[in-house]
Amino acid sequence: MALKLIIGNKNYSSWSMRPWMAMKVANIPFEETVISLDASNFKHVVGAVSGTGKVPVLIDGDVSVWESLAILEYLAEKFPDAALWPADSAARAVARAISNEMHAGFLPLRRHMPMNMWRPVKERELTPEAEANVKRVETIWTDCRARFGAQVQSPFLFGRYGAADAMYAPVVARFQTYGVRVGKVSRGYMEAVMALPAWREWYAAAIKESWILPEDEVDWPTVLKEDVRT
Ligand SMILES: N[C@@H](CCC(=O)N[C@@H](CS)C(=O)NCC(=O)O)C(=O)O
Repeated sequence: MALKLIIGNKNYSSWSMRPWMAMKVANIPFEETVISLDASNFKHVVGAVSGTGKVPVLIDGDVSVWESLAILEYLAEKFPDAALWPADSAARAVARAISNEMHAGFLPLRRHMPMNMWRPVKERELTPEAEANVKRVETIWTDCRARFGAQVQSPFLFGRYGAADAMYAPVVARFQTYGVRVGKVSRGYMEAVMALPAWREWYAAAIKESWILPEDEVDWPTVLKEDVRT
């Protein structure tokens, strides 16, 4: 039975993008169901497969997995040949640490620069907290590229695109959309990610979506309840 991935709008749902990118790049076959975050039956549909009522959700027969990082772990176990985590245990520990760091943190960055692929590229002034998050992401990318990526001539964080890269995919989108000024290593990494056919497929679908919220100068938390798109 085919795996099913339930995701939100490609334009806005950054958490959905993470397992989707990992599965696409690793050639793991799946069927996707897109449900708009503003659909009146969103909670009903998603709530039937996940107690959190949030996307993404992976369905594998009787098994339902929620939380983007748990989905990536499930996939890594089910498809060992996809090598979603690095083979080397030291590299794997770092990959897991930075993935957890992304999953649990970077709230100022996520709130200040919600993923919005439709938005024309335009620089946004950073709050000090968002700026600190940007610096931390740059440190992570630069460190991983130097220690694990560059050694094997791969443009990705750990030698091949994997779970950690997928966890940072929406950050690439945010840095691009909000014109964040980054260093050479980060820019090179972003270009490599955005050149992936999987990225282009997601982006092409995202900008065709019809649910477009008002431009971004609005106070988002009053438009949507907090966290809906982060
Ligand atoms: N920690 C969760 C976050 C999931 C999440 O917040 N998803 C958003 C869309 S990106 C959602 O479903 N929001 C709907 C809502 O909160 O009602 C994960 O990693 O999957």
